[in-house]
Amino acid sequence: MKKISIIGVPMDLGQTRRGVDMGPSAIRYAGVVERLENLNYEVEDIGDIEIGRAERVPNTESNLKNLKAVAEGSEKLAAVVDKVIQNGDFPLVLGGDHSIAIGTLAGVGKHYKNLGVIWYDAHGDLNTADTSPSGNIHGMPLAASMGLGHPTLTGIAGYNPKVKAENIIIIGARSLDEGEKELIREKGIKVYSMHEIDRLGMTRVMEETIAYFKENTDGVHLSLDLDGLDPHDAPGVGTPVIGGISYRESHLAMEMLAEAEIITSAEFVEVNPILDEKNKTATVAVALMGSLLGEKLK
Ligand code: HAR
Ligand code: MN
Ligand code: MN
Ligand code: MN
Repeated sequence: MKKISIIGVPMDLGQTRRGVDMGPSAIRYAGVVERLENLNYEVEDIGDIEIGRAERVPNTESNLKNLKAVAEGSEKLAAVVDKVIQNGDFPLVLGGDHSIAIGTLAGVGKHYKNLGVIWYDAHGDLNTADTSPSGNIHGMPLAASMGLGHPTLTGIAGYNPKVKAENIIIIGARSLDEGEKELIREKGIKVYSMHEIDRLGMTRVMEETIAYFKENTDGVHLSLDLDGLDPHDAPGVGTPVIGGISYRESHLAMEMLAEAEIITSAEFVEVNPILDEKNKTATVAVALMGSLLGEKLK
């Protein structure tokens, strides 16, 4: 059985709410290492990536907030993830805001010819500097990983793109900006919005997702934004959107992924303990990690 390498990324510079940098600590406090060790994995917590400070001087070339510090953190994360995979281990990345996916995918992407990505999120994170309503980089990582947007973000780890549009499946979307909707149409990105999840049920959504990836990809990264879940089950997030995926549906989705044995790396992001209720969201994240990594099969 593979060793799991846990990487913390205390990043809060991809958005403007404080506290999400404490996500990795909250997830550790909720018992991630013990939970996975109980599944008989060897687990190594390799600590946190060092993240710089918020930039005091605004970026005058573009509207991207903290571009330099986010890019530097992404490069460091990409290098660590790359090394974990080179060692034959499973990278489990703990966020931090979702801008960290730029670095995670930069580290993962070079190991696969056809990497699949599950983007489990209320949002599409498909903005670029041109379409972003906020300038917050956590709304851009999926676009950047496709090679769209500011060259500083698309060029992390020196290659591009990290994932092809046809290998992306977004699950849980219910808050998409106009520019993101256009990009989804233009590139034909597969989206199971809450509407499809309600209509088809999570079982069918995951069956279709798994079948597609089994057929078309040689590795699958799960990028799970806790705001994909309903705020009732995951209140500790910076941008909650009502009408989300329940904990039970998410638990089922993770179990189906475990059974299918397709996931080769994962990250859990946007846990903000300051906005949370008694570490509930971190606890939910750890429970989902347990399911993803095979708790039910034991
Ligand atoms: N789409 C909005 C923006 O670009 C909101 C971004 C959402 N925040 C996240 N990402 N948590 O999933 O600013
Ligand atoms: Mn996100
Ligand atoms: Mn989100
Ligand atoms: Mn179960």
